[in-house]
Amino acid sequence: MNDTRRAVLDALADGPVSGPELAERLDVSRNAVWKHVEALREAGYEIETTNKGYVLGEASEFGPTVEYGLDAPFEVEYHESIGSTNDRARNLAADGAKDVVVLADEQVGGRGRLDREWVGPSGGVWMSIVLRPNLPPAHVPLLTLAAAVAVTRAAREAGVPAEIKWPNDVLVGEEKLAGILTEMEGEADRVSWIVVGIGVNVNVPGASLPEGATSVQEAAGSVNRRIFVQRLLEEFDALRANTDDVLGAWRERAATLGQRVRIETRDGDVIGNAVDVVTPGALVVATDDGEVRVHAGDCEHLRPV
Ligand code: BT5
Repeated sequence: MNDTRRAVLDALADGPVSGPELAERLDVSRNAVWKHVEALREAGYEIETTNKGYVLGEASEFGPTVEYGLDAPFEVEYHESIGSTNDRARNLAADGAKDVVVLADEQVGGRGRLDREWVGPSGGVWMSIVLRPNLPPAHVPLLTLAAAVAVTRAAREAGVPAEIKWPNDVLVGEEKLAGILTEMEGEADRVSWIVVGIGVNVNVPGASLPEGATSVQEAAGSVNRRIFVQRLLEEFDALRANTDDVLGAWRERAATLGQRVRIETRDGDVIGNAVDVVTPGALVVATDDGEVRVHAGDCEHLRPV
């Protein structure tokens, strides 16, 4: 897109702006502003003219506009409906993409871990981030934790008291608000690409979700999804640049630490008290037979004995 048009959208993303103000900010004539706005309208952006100036319309609340006003270096590919954003992101990653976000309003073939089904009705935030980080493969789980922290922060800004359940669920109370599915390709010592898939039930009524799930709409009312996604991506971008901060940030919002847990792992169940999370994201569980570090599994919070 033409740089001036991008700048017009960037400016509109922060609220109404008048024609003269835009002209001054972008250092172009008023006539040029008008022409750019017309071109954007033709390209499908809903831009209303009000007495406060130009305003991005409701239809632009979510969609390709997410990229404008975003304070993080991601390119956004938007789909109204898609099978799975992770599948699309994997294809882009295989073609060499980097720092691209695949975002959808509705996801009809979403996946959870272990090929479980992920329900993705319209109104949610279903997205996958393609990354090519300079990290050893063993440290990739830190990015899953970073995504959980970023979701939790965006949810809290929206007024939802979200917490993290190890390793990749964001909960409100005992109900699941978001899930994360990280996939990667690489060799023993080098990551080729990573896809961090994030599904957040944002403006979704409880009745469209499976049992045990909740949404931002249920917990605190509907929000502007563009701002929600932007805040999420900005927090994620800051954390991925400082992976040393991830564990501390995760601990601060962890619902799992201090709980009695049962973790279903490939090698059987681990039961005990969750006492810490350590690099690169392993949960330390104090069991009757001593401390165990668990790297992957399904975690259930148990009632204290
Ligand atoms: C996860 O798996 O929690 C990872 C979910 C990742 C979804 C995102 S959306 C964007 C991207 N594209 C994809 O195709 N996937 C990612 P897991 O821990 O296995 O949890 C799956 C379980 O959560 C299911 O078996 C259901 O019980 C439950 N579930 C399904 N849909 C849900 C929803 N919308 N909200 C809450 N829980 C749900």
